[in-house]
Amino acid sequence: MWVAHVPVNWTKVRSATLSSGTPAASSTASGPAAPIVVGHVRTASAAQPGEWGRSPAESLLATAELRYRAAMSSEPFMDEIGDLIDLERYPLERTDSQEWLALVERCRAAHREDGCVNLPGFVRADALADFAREASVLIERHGYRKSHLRTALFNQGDPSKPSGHPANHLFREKSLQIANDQIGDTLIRRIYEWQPLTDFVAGVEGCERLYRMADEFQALNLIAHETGNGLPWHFDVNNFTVTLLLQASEAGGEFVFVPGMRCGRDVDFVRMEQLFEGDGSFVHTTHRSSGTLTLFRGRNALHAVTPVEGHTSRITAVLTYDEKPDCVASERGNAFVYGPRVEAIYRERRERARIP
Ligand SMILES: O=C(O)CCC(=O)C(=O)O
Ligand SMILES: [Fe+2]
Repeated sequence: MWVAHVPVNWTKVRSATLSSGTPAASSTASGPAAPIVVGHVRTASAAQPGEWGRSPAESLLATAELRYRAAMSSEPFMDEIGDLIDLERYPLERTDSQEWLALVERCRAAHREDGCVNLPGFVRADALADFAREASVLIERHGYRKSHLRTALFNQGDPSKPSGHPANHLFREKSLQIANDQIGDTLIRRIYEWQPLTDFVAGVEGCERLYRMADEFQALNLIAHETGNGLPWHFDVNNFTVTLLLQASEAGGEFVFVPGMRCGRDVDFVRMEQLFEGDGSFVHTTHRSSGTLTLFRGRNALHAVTPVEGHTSRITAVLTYDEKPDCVASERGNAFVYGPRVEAIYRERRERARIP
């Protein structure tokens, strides 16, 4: 077994950004959002008080605290979905209107062509700092700091294949992660559970209906990468992945992908080997600013994030969907992805089940 790194000398295939519409809003549109650095290096702005803990009581308290602080500072608390998402640009709530159908059609065309579609400025520029702050507080307080070796298939290799086979190609993944059960009543959950977003994703993916993934740990995640770290090549467990870039890094941290690398259970190991040996000629890369929503087929597209450069952590929310309402990951898979905390939850449940 050997350890490889995400190659960085990509040949740019094409950008998959939705080309029509107004130019991307950036976090500087209404004054620069203070960069927030999670982990041991952080700015003062990351130390905002507030708690988005696990229990519902803690979440309620956190919401009350936020409202109280907003009232005291005379800044309105962002209640309305239209305060969070740019609904003028992306009229998701007007399902089946001419504008909605035209947007879905544009996204479908981009998705068909590129295997991925970006909606820049999806989060309103004036709400971005709140999203980044909320995410960084959660990550700072509860984030699982992982550093483990894994293959692109999220395991530790396939002993039935030779050690040089791409299925045995180990990558070191270093990130900070927050699982679904650690995300309380937050702005990001409000977006995830907003049904018109699920319906829009179904429309773009050409599915009659989609469901938010039912897995208690995987459904909605936050993931942060500090300087020097990226997300090595992998496939997702669920069919449809949507990411929301809450805070872009100063440089690096590019989302890169190769569509159609897995079909059912068949993995294109030939191209995978070429890629792992340094041939990036068929890799798609896409430039995204904070607030961009991205739709792609996480189960079929091999994808990665290149290492982050600079002091600003890259923070992403990962929103997962499936065609079946009961899509969950295996206990083994979750224990591997989320580490000792989740392992202990499963262990405790097993022990409790044995008690009469
Ligand atoms: O951060 C991103 O852009 C991609 C995240 C991702 O692929 C994942 O968490 O599985
Ligand atoms: Fe992924």
